Amino acid sequence: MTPTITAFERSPDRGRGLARDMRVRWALEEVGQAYDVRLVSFSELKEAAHRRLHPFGQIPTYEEGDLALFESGAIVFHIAQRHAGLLPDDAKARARAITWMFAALNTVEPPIFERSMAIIVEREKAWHEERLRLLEDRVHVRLGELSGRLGDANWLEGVFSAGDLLMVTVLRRLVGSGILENYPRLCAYIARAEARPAYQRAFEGQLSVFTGQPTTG
Ligand code: GTB
Repeated sequence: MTPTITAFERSPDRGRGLARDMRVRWALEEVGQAYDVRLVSFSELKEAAHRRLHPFGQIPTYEEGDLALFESGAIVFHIAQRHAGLLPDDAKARARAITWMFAALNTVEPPIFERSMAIIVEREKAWHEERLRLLEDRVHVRLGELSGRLGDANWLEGVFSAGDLLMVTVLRRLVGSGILENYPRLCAYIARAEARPAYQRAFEGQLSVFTGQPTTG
């Protein structure tokens, strides 16, 4: 059964692949699962029909038959469990990859998200600059730790996994900030991930919503 995901009808990122449908698209592309995308406007997000799928009125959602999921991490986990390619078969390696999924969403994403929100909604506050410096310090701490752990490896646990997929989507939120450039290993890690054909198909898919051009192939 072909799953259907939801994405912004008009993403504020203008097709840069920063909205969270990108990670779901990428996971589906990695495992070779075809999918449909239903585009949702900001007002539709808050309507009862969408809230039945997503209690917080957000994207992405995932529908597969009578199964409806929300939360990008849970959706990627579901896809990774149901298909080969995103989690190792070995039980311990699998547990480590899942640990990185949680680390991406629970430990690395929060300071990056807080920094983005501060820039979007707190820019006019008198204390904005001071708070931004504080938040950026927290981001630097995490990036330094992550870079140290990655070292010269290609991926966090040897082979590419859903942990890398989520981590890279989290890190990409910093593209253009000037922060990532302090971490050449993380820049190379992101570039390696972005070079994956599945990433590129997912990126083109979400970009085509913005440009109005259908993807080919
Ligand atoms: N924890 C949830 C998940 O991981 O699925 C969070 C989902 C979420 O934040 N969804 C956002 C949403 O629907 C879109 S992705 N927002 C509408 C609302 O809450 O009313 C977040 C996002 C939005 C825009 C950019 N951007 O423009 O760069 C980046 C990320």
